[in-house]
Amino acid sequence: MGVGRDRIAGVVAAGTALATTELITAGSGPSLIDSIGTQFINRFAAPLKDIAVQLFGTNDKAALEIGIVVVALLIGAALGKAGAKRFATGAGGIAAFGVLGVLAAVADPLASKATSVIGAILGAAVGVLTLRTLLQSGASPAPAPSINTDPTVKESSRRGFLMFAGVATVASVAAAGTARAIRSGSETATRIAKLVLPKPKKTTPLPAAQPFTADGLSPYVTPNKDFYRIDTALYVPRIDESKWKLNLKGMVDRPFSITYDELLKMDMVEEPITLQCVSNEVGGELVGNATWLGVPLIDLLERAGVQKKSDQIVGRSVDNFTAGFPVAAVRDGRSALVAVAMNGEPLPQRHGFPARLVVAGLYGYVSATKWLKNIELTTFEDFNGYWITRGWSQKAPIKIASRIDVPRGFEIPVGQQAIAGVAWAPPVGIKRVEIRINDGAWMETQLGNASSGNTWVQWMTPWDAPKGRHKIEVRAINQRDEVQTGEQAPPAPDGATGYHARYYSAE
Ligand SMILES: Nc1nc2c(c(=O)[nH]1)N[C@H]1C(S)=C(S)[C@@H](COP(=O)(O)O)O[C@H]1N2
Ligand SMILES: [Mo]
Repeated sequence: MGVGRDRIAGVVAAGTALATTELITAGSGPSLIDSIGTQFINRFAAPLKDIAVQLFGTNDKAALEIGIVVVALLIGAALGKAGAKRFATGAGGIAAFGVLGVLAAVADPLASKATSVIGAILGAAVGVLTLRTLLQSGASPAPAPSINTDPTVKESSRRGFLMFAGVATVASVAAAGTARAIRSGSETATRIAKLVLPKPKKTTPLPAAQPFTADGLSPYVTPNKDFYRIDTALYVPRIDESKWKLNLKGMVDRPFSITYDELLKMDMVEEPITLQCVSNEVGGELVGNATWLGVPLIDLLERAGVQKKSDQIVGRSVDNFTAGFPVAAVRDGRSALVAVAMNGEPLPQRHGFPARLVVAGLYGYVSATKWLKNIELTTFEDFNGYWITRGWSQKAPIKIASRIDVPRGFEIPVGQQAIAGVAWAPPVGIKRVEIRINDGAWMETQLGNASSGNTWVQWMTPWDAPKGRHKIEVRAINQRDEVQTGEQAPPAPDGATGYHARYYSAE
């Protein structure tokens, strides 16, 4: 049997092994590939910190999973070659993979341990059997040299090999596809869509109307489907709200747990709050504004009785992500919610169903824990959240920021058009937004209406663009007359600064 066929045998065997584990774990949580990927993320988030949060944006997660599969198949090729010489080496390699998967699953709080072990054992067994069958069907029909050189025998063994390899590949792809469909979470999504939300006791209403619109300007409220998503979760937790509990614990006098139904029965408020990721570059898209329905965090804290020594509130998710912020932040009167709904719908799974924290004026990585499980009272001295241990700042208030949305392209027409965008400085709010053209004087723009200082505000200014090249910059001033800094800083360690600039050519 040729070297090519040994390698193919190994790749197909690895593929059947992976597909088997995918299918077996499909209904019970993350797959072994997910768990291995999660290990990868948690280990390498620190060295990659400058780009980490963007890296784990939705698309790059798919890239990571594909990368793991490709590497596994390449290792399979090597094992096929080794297995043809000594079968035990190939089989042992596949078994070692199974062990690796189990180790990752054990470390993964979302993985079902029993299912993962069964999946790994069966996956390895299917892989080893596939490898043996393929290597045998492709093996030289020894011993008689006369038979060995008989072209018809060679041909039939080649056909057998290709047939089996083909069937195994098709079956693997079908199994992996089925697993994916089961894991897509559509069942949970259908159930979530039917949940009935309580009416808020207090609402901070949306502005009835905006004084202007412009094509391409960000809407005041970001629709859920367009809302940026940032998290470390390779596998979006699918939580059964009827079994979920939120635990208040740590440095409190009266720790307690509360079910989803009990939480919904508490007094709810509804208010728009702008959320931003610390990794948002100047002018970036990792920011959005939504209406959140939830229970004021302060109500839960008062029920638990926060002890004097505690100065940090840590939200912990079902997948063990943590984010912490000052107890003082919740006591200074700002909006801080355990949110259950976003823009009038139960929280989408990607945004933290069944409950998440939303704290006005703090970057997401120190405040906005999704798939919330615990609220733990502790101190900054005793505990650092997920991104703090990876080099980002302990305290991270959102910096005054502004963005030009339109004109969007580089080439623009000469003549009348709008320059427009958004600006935010939660929880203080925006007082003024200014632009300057080609390093000229700062000019005030017209502001849209905002529900409160917790949200961004749209701004617009009409512009009669003359022919030629133009640079436009924007800056915002908050309600305390603090001016957005023009000093350029990268996102790490506590948020980017600098003016957003766009360049145009008017023809
Ligand atoms: N469980 C969990 N919650 C999380 C994160 C995470 O990785 N895991 N990321 C945080 C970060 S960095 C941000 S910016 C916000 C983003 O929330 P969104 O995806 O709903 O926009 O979620 C925060 N909450
Ligand atoms: Mo973030």
